[in-house]
Amino acid sequence: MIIKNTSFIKGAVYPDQYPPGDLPEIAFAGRSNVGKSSLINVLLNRKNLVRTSSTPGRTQCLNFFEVNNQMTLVDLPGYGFARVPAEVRKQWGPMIETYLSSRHNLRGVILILDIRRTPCAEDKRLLQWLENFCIPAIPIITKCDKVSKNEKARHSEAIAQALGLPKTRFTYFSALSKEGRDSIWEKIEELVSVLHI
Ligand SMILES: Nc1nc2c(ncn2[C@@H]2O[C@H](COP(=O)(O)OP(=O)(O)O)[C@@H](O)[C@H]2O)c(=O)[nH]1
Ligand SMILES: [Mg+2]
Repeated sequence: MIIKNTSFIKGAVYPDQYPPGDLPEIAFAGRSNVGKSSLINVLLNRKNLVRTSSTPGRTQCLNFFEVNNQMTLVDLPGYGFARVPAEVRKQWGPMIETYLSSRHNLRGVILILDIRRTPCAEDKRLLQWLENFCIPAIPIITKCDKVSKNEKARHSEAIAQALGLPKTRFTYFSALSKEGRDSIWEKIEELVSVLHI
């Protein structure tokens, strides 16, 4: 994938605030601090188009980006961080479910998981929604630079078990080494180029 141009379109909470859905769209989801913004920045060859931060739970709206006037990418709000106020946490479910059920140009959701952590309830809830709405899910295991080869094999087995997915579905990634970048783009391009009638 050759990135010619990327731009931030807008942040949105409600469907009437979403930008027009005239390009195929891919969304990115995962728990707070999992490395979602870092992954999007690596995909787009940008250092800081998407704000990365060590303060989890800050992104509380859907952030839309356009790539090559060809597709839109959406950074969904992170979840599962205990220090986020209950009020904010309550909004997450309806915000995401509304988006997933109403966005007609959505072609797939990239679910980002930390190689060192067992998937949380929201990870599973998200996968269930995707299945219910017939939206393709692309599970990506990130921060792979943080574990040894043995740990990587062991942890990905545990993650696969917890999610009820075969390990062959996983793409391994590291924002440091950029391992996995090309495979993720291949999967995105495949979904974006599918004709929808
Ligand atoms: N070692 C390592 N650190 C990462 C990786 N991806 C993200 N991080 C770090 O994890 C923290 C959270 O990343 P961020 O992209 O802001 O997560 P987000 O909350 O999911 O958007 C930051 O300190 C990043 O530098 C990775 O692949 N490897
Ligand atoms: Mg982020």
